[in-house]
Amino acid sequence: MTAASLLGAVGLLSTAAVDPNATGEIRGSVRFHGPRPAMKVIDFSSNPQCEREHHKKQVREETVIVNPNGTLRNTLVWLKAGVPQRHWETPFSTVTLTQAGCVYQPHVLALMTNQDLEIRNEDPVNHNVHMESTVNLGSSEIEFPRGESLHKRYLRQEVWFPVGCSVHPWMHAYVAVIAHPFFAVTGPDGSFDLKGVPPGEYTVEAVHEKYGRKEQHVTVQPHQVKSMEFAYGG
Ligand SMILES: [Cu+2]
Repeated sequence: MTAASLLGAVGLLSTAAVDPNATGEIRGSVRFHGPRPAMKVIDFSSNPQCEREHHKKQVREETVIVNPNGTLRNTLVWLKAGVPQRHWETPFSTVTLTQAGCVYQPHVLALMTNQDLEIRNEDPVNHNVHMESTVNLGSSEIEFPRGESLHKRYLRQEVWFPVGCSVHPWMHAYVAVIAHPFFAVTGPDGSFDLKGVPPGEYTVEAVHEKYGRKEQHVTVQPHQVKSMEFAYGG
């Protein structure tokens, strides 16, 4: 057993900061090739109050969103292996999952272990939030109309678990809990940028709800910016 793994085993992981002058960066984008799948329009008719929140606008499912620049949104990119075992500090900031118009915003969310997750209900209806985690403790709780938020902290890494609502079957989202800060979820430009990465060899994984998981390996040296691209579809 190495000294580092011994410390890890007794819960005394190093808290020494990573030298910011000696780190690198991994950045790139998640591309999508081929015809863009059309997402179904959500049928809110079983709940007119949900429908009213959208002011007659059509809302589509968010399983696959191809951005105008040909990239794929809602893809988690994270360092799956190679991150040094240490106590990575959890940010004090809260990450929020909002129920608005009977859909979850955002559709894919990532946060660190032990980081505060707020689950808000901005709707005039009840939701039942079912956190379908299996590594962490799962839960199923009612949230009242515009009621008090629920707060959760997940202590173990879990990439990822679904969130659903037992009242509105079309509602679903995904939550990734990661034990270090090197992750990103692609947005409207499909890019990701993992900063402050300690020098080392990594497995970078992309995870998408429909298209699944892909891995790439990369070596990062101090001050180096590594570019990489993931590709799905086609
Ligand atoms: Cu609901």
